Amino acid sequence: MNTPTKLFEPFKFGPVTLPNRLVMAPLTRNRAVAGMVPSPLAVDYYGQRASAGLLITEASQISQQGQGYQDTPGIYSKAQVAGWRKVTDRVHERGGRIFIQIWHVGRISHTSLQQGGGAPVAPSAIRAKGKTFVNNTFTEISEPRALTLEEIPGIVEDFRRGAANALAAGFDGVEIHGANGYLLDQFAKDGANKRTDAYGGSIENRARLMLEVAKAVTAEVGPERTGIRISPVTPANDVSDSNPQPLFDYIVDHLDALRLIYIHVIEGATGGPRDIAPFDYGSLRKRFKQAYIANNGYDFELATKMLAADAADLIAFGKPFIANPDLVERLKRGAPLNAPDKATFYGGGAKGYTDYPALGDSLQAAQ
Ligand code: 8OZ
Repeated sequence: MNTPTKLFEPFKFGPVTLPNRLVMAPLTRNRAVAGMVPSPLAVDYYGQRASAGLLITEASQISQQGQGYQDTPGIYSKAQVAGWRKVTDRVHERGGRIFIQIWHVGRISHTSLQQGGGAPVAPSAIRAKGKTFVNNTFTEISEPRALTLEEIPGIVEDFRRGAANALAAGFDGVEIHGANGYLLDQFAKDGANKRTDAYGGSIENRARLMLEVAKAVTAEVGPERTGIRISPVTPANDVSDSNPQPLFDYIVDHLDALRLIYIHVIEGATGGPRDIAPFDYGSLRKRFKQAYIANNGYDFELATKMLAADAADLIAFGKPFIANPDLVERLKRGAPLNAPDKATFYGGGAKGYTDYPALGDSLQAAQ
C-alpha cells in the first residue's frame, strides 16, 4: 500500500523546479586523484544518482590549507575545475541538478597536508581531540595556530574563488560548509573560539566569518545559487557551544536577510542521535523564508512526517544514497534498499562507489 507522501512532489527552487524532495547529502568518499582532482569514477557515481531532486557533492576544499583528509577533491585549481566539469556535464545529461559543497576544515587537519608542513589554521590555537585520515592511516589531528586578523579576508576570498570556480565547472550552485566542527563552525562556537578581536566573544563576532563568507559567495554567484549547511548541536570534530539556540537564531536571521536559497540543517549529532541536545529547529524554520533541508537519520517514514508537518521542504539522505543510486525509485515503489558497506565509504576505487546496483540491475543479476 502506498503511504501518501510529499516526498515525490516537485519543489520550486530558485530558477529551477526540483522533481522531488530528495536531496543527496554531501558525502566524503576520499577518491580524488593526483592534484586533488575528482576521480573519473566520480562522473559515474554522481551520474548514477541524478534522479535525486538535488545532488550535493562531497565537501571540496577551497585551498590546500582547507584540506584535512587524504584524497578529498578541491575546487581551487584549473585541473580540479576541469575534473568537476565532467561530473556536472554527466549529471546534466541525465537531467539532474548539482551543487558543490565548498569547505575549509580549519583545525581538523594534519601538518603533512599543509604547505611546508606548517600548522593547520583555527580561530584559536586549541587542538581538537580526534583523528584524521592521512598517509593511509588514522592520525592525531595536529596542533593548530590561530589565524591573524590580517589573514581572515584571504579566507573569505578563497571561498569566493571556490564559488566562482564552481560556476565555471558547471555547477548549479554551491553549499557553504558551515557545519560539523570545520572552520566556520569553529569560529561560530565558543568551545573552539577564544578570540578577543572582532571575530570572537559575542554571538555577533563569532558569527561574523560565516556571514562574511555567505555574503561574498552570494555576491559572486547569486543568492539563488547559494545554500549553507549548519549543525547547531553536533559534537562532531570536538566542537561545542555553551548556548547554541541564540547563536543559530542570529545566524539564520542574517542568512535569511542575504536571501540564500536554503539552509541545510543537521538535526542532532552528525550521523548519530537526533536528540543529543535540546534545540528548537522550528525556530530556524520560522526565521528562514527560503528552503529548509532537513538531514540526519531520515527514512521514508520520518521524511514523510516532516514534510506533512511542513517542518521541512526537502530531506537530505546520506548513507541510503551511497548504497542506492536509484533511491528515489526504490522509495517510490517501496522496494528494498541495498545496505551500505562501511568498509568502502572512505578511499578505494569502484567497489562500494559505482557498483551498487539499481533495481533493474538487481533483477537482471537475479535471473
Ligand atoms: C566524514 C569523513 C570526513 C569528512 C563532514 C566533510 O562531516 C565531512 C566528513 C565526513 O562534514
